[in-house]
Amino acid sequence: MMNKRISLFSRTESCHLRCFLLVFLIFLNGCSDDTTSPLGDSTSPGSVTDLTVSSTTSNSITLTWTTPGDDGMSGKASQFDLRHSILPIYLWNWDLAMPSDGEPQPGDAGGVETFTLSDLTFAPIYYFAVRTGDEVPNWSDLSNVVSGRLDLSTGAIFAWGLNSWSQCDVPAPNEDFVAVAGGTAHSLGLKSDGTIVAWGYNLSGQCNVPTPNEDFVAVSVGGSYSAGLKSDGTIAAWGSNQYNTCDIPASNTDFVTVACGIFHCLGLKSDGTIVAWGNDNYSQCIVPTPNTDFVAIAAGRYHSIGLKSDGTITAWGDNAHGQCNLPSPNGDFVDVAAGVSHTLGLK
Ligand SMILES: [Ca+2]
Ligand SMILES: [Ca+2]
Repeated sequence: MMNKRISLFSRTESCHLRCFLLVFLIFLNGCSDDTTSPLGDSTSPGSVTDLTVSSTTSNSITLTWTTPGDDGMSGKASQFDLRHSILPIYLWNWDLAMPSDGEPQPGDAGGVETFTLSDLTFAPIYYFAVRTGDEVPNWSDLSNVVSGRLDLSTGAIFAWGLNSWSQCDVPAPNEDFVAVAGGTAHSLGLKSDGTIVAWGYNLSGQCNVPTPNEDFVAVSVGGSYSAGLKSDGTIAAWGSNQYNTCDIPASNTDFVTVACGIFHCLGLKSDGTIVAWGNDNYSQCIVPTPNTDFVAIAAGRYHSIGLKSDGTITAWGDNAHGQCNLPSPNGDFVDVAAGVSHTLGLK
């Protein structure tokens, strides 16, 4: 039988078969060394599977990963493309993620790469992924995706938006802040040591914190003035005094919080009464009776808000936009806030 099957191929056919096998073996050999093959390199680098956040600061995150090769995990790859985003990264949104500058040049496969992204000041959490390319480039699949949280235990302030007077440029060292407040074009930060840092528009001295700059426990900002509550229950106010917002009424004591409107100011005392001073053109400084049982305050441009311990809101002053018309039922509120001409209540 064997002889008969072999005899199925003529001498010429047998030669063609040998030639085909020879070409096929040459092809296989070419594939095993794709960097020199005239057929080119069609093999992608391997995917990074161990991308890791190795350290963070208040505005930078350092990543490490194991280096893939040119082809899978062999050879030396040519480039990394490491991207970050404030959203989780997938292949479908890879193009939307932010590319980096200055990724390391890949070393030998199996080595360890380290890369630090700095100036991360837009959000507290970022996502990262990396792809590896060879010289073609063939790109690897997406690496594992890792997230990193900036080390904000140091109390860094993020500021964004209109920066016409550098009101978004937080002075260094940007750390240890525990509270923030923003005015028309200036900013205040309260530090854990009780000092206030102020920056931005200062034409009215709203950034000149009075001495001694110490013992502050809360901050609030009006249009062009600033106020801080001290641990002894007194309020200090500075900046534009056009409407006497910086003249705290006597007796300046027993305050537990302060809320600056644009042109007037409210202080809440430990006995639950509200003191109001400054511009009074809409009677926003005339606290309705009974002035008692207040637990929180807020001030807008020409209106004032007080929250009582029974969960009801009291509002007074300008009502041109209905900002003093309280929703029904007026109860179960736990916090209040005031915009220029609108009011917010949290239930
Ligand atoms: Ca190659
Ligand atoms: Ca390759």
